[in-house]
Amino acid sequence: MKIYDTKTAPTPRRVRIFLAEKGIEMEYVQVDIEKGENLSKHMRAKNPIGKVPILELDDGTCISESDAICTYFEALQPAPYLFGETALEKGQVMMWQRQVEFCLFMQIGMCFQHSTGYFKDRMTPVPEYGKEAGINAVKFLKVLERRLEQSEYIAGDKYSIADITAFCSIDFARVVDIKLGDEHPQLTRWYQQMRNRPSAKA
Ligand SMILES: N[C@@H](CCC(=O)N[C@@H](CS)C(=O)NCC(=O)O)C(=O)O
Repeated sequence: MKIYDTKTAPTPRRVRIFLAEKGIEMEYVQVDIEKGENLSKHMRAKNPIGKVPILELDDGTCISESDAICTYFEALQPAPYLFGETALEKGQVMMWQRQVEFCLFMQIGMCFQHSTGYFKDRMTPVPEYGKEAGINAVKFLKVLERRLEQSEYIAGDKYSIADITAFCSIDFARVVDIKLGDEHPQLTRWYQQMRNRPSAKA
């Protein structure tokens, strides 16, 4: 099996970190999204919406969407549990994962796409929307700061996929000049913990 990946993009990184945490070895095939390689007929046959990452199994079956790829590997190899182990943990991990994804990861992504024009060959950037998305991301950092006053990790007392999504979001946010500051002591403490994990290099 292999994963179509883009080393510089934040979404595929989530999957790389997830697999590193599980200790799963993978073959990665680099796709240059800046040049639009992801939009080729060949790649769209693997994922009709032309995005990475894509997992391709040995029989040619493809799974796209980072959460779906991670769900597949969690089912194949449950431990260490990154989607939660008990019913309560699973519910809490998914709640935070979705909130981090919608309120932080996507906002930073939209801020990047609409304010830099990086993909202007394939979309129409709306700078006002990009600015608004950046404001939304900064607002959500406050939510995470309060959350991390109560718990070690985002979804509770265990590391989970919600931490991976938040970590990749915050790392990528530098490209739109959104950074942690003095007003984020808990997030800064948590971010250092994330950086110190060997998987952060993935
Ligand atoms: N919801 C998808 C998002 C995938 C996505 O947006 N990938 C970006 C890289 S971070 C991409 O392929 N962009 C290329 C493009 O939009 O042309 C997932 O979680 O996998």
